[in-house]
Amino acid sequence: MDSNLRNEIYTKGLQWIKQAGENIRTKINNPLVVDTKSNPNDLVTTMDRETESFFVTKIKETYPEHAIVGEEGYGDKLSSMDGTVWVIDPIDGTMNFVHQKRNFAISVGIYQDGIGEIGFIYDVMSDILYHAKRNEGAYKDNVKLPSLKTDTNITEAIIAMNHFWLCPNKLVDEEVMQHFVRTIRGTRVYGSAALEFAFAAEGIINGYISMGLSPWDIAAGIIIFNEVGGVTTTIDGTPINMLEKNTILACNLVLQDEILSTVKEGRKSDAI
Ligand code: 2AM
Ligand code: CA
Ligand code: CA
Ligand code: CA
Repeated sequence: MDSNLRNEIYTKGLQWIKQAGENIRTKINNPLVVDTKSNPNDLVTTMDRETESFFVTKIKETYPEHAIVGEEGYGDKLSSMDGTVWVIDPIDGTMNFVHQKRNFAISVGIYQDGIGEIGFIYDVMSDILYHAKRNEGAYKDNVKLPSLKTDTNITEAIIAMNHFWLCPNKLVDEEVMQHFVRTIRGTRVYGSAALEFAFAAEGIINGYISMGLSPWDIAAGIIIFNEVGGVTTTIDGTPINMLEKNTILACNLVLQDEILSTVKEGRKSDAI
């Protein structure tokens, strides 16, 4: 992507994400309509829809030739990542938004022919923006994030992962994962995949492992995490497909070897 155009898109994206966040903060205490999607704990609110629709309107007005993939369906149905594609999660961590009124993010990743060029993760209530342009480093607001330490020992690692790994599940033997969590220093569950990527990029956690995430959960996170030397693959070590759901392992190269071999030991089938 031409660097002048990329800077222009970055400036617009930054302006829209701050504007969308301001709108959410203003309305945070208004009554909410909460619906469910795939299961009773899979929530969506009017604010998820309003925010996605805001981005789609702005993008279509300014860049009619760009494609959009959004969780709530206001974007396009894509069969390829050709051209410029905005991958948007208007509220990542909707359960946190509903129950906690904090700990959620707006996530926007911008791709050119399948390559991640610009990533934004906006922690709305804290008013903290994680952002990156490919090959220009990752930032938390105005502070450049240092490259990840590569001498992390697995016994000193904090890994973000939810309880499903420790319950009987289709992917990995829970006893192998129970042994794994006793080996590492600690676990965290933030409830927003985008924030988990942002915190891994910041180095306050050392990795993140998830059983199934959609493109909008990870599109910005992968770009930002990559800029500090982080790697993201499926739990089998294969590349991420930005048009489908994927299992996710995000960490540094040293931990990647160790975690991939743990997962391999307990791996059952490849159904998500
Ligand atoms: P969401 O809040 O945008 O739905 C923790 O639940 C993380 O997993 C969040 O980033 C959440 O994104 C994502 N997630 C993906 N699929 C989900 C589902 N079916 N139900 C709840 N959370 C889901
Ligand atoms: Ca959702
Ligand atoms: Ca999400
Ligand atoms: Ca969402």
